[in-house]
Amino acid sequence: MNLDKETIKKDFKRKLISMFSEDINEAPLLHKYLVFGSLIKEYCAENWMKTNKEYRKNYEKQVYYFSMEFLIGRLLKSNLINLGIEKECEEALKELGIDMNELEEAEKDAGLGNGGLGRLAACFLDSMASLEIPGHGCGIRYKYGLFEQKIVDGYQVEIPDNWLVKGNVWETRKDNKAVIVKFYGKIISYMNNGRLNFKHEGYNAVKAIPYDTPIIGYKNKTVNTLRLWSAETVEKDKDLDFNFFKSGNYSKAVEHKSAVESISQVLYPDDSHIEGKILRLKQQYFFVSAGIQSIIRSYKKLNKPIRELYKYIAIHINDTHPSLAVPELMRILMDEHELNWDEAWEITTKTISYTNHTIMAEALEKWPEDIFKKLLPRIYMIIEEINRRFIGEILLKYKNDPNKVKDMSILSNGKVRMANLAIVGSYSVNGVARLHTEILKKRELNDFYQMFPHKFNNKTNGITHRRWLIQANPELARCISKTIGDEWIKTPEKLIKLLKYSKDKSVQEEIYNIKRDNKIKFANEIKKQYKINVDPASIFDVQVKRLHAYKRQVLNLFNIMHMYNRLKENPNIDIIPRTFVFGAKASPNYYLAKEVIKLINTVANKINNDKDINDKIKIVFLENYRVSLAEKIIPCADISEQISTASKEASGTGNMKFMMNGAVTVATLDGANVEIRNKVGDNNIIIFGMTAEEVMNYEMNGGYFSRDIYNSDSRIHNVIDKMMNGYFGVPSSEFRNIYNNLIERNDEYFVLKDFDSYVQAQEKVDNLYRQKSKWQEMCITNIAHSGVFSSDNTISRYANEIWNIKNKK
Ligand code: 26Q
Repeated sequence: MNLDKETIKKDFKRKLISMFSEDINEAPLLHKYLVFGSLIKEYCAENWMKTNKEYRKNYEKQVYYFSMEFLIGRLLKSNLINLGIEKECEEALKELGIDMNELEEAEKDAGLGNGGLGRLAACFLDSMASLEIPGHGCGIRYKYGLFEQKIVDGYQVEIPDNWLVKGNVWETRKDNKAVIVKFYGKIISYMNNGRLNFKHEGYNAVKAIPYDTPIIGYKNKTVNTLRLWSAETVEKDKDLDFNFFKSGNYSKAVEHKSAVESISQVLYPDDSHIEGKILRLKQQYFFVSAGIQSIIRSYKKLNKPIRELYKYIAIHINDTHPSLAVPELMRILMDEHELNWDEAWEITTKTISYTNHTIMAEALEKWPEDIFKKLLPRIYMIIEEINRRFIGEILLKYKNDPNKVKDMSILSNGKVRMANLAIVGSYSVNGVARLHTEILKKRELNDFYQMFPHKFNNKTNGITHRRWLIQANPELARCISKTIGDEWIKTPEKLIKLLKYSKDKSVQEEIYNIKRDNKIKFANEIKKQYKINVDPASIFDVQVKRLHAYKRQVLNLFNIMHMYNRLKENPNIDIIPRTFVFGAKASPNYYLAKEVIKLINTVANKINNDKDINDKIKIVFLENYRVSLAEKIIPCADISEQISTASKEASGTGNMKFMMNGAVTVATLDGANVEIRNKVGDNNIIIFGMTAEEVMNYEMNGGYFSRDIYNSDSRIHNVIDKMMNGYFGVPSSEFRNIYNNLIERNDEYFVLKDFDSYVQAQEKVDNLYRQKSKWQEMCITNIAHSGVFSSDNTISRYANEIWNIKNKK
């Protein structure tokens, strides 16, 4: 977009007056941010409108990406970059005496997601717009995002994330596009002209109001839409339910309003251990129904036959959370458009596609039938019928084998199994990394794979290189462009051209210096916020991700405790100083995870203050890890810790972000780590631990006996004893869950089993880092191979191979 700085300055001053009646000298930072953000939204408004018009005019196939989570983070900087007006804006602001960095920091993260799955959705939106694919997000406008984390005395404390309080400059409320979503009530069936019809009576109506956010493509004219739904009462007077109010029942009126609004009140903060809470089911149906109703409404304006819906619309569901899309689309086609079952089923199963993000049994969604039936009576009827017909197919194929029915049925043991529903109701089922997809096909979903082999495919995850390289690490981006030209920005695979320079001393030096500068900056922040002195010359060894037993933050910490023991024995051992950085939120009811946070902070407190070890180890636990913090820490990392128990991490995406910023990965052969290794080769990644196959073999044969290792490996014995005997100044009761899981419950995630191999991997790190030129060669090789992990690549495969949308790639 063409804009000169004088225009920006003029517009800014005008808008500051029109919004706040202030001039620059008196306006607080927040006002300046709000004004500047609104101005940027204004700049993209025309293209937003035009994009929608073009899509309609050309009858282009539209993709709707349904997701309970969109972990967007901040939008100011990425919007400026994508509009191509970053430089002009920075200069304009500077001349007005405003520091752009300060403005950026005034924006609250949109933290409408837990972690990987939600961030993937956000990267996909960026890629779809940048590739000019007509793809839009559909989700929930939570009033509260993922909780804010404070660390108090080493413990996690959760604070509500009231991200909207100061306003959200990017969204537009669209009252004219509201729809009604119906809960509870009963279904009346009646005959009309020989057709069986269904009428929903006595339901509770909830109004769904869309808030639209523009998703700006990179230096093109495409502006797609993220539509997030908010729940309100249907009554005109929204503050009080008028019916109750008229009859004088004020408290009932207030109650009703808050019950309705609770639907879009808060993001559930867990991403494993699923609890069947009715509010969560309401959330799911709420946004799915609203989203599909609004899609069908706009489709009808095209005047195309409803039977051809699948030619113009693709609906993608991000994990099983939106899988009610299947029965909801069936309902609308049958009950509102009078199609018969077979017609509706054909359209539905040609429209919906599904991504699986997990193989952990406890994260598979199952809803109690009784709750379900009461809340969503018509949807439940439709699921029963889908299941009845599906069982017929199973019996036909498997010659009346009752076990197959038991294993595959959607309704089973009084539960609705959402994954089964999603697979049966969609034409494509994909995993998120090669290994993950293979495990799905061979094991977890093998029954379904045998029945529908054509549905299964892999789409390895990706990350947007615009946010995770150009925005987060501008100096590295500049250096890359200087070295190989800037084609990689539009075609990230071109990063491979860097390979030629992996041994080039001056490029090595330059990239080393960029990282060192990033580290110096961050070390200052650490000093300010945590009063910990960290040496920018030390190895920055980073593990940032949600806290989970399978991600094994404990393995990392045990190695640190072991290094500390060695240093205490002999302070002169020759190791390169390390700064271990952790960042992780624990689900509020996940007690084991919370113990791990306390343990990390406890160990940190002792080690950071121990004068004996000559500052050779520092541990920093970053409070409130989130997207905007990830953008700061990842460009500083020398080591990327990707150490999940093999077979447990479906893909991982942090691994790709680190790689793209020139960190060396210490990894198990899990998720996409396997593909990273295949790209960079064994010399440029540090692999350790059991393979997925080994892990699964143990699991099939009842695990292993962890106490044997505890008894035989004195390093482990020592570390665990120190955890439990008060050595770190905290009584053993605080870490009882950790201990029990490792020793009494046989270490489900093979922490002790992989310990030796991990220690060796870490020694290898020390060894390699000493060889500066070799290390830089590894970093550059990683950057060079990171292009295939751009979500542009991932999304163009989704478009070509799943959605049947041609794109420019
Ligand atoms: C479901 C029902 C009730 C409450 C919560 C949930 C829920 C919410 C979030 C279940 C799962 C999640 C999130 C899962 C997730 O983030 N999975 C990660 O997805 C990434 C993107 O594909 C992968 O890279 C990670 O490996 C995977 O763990």
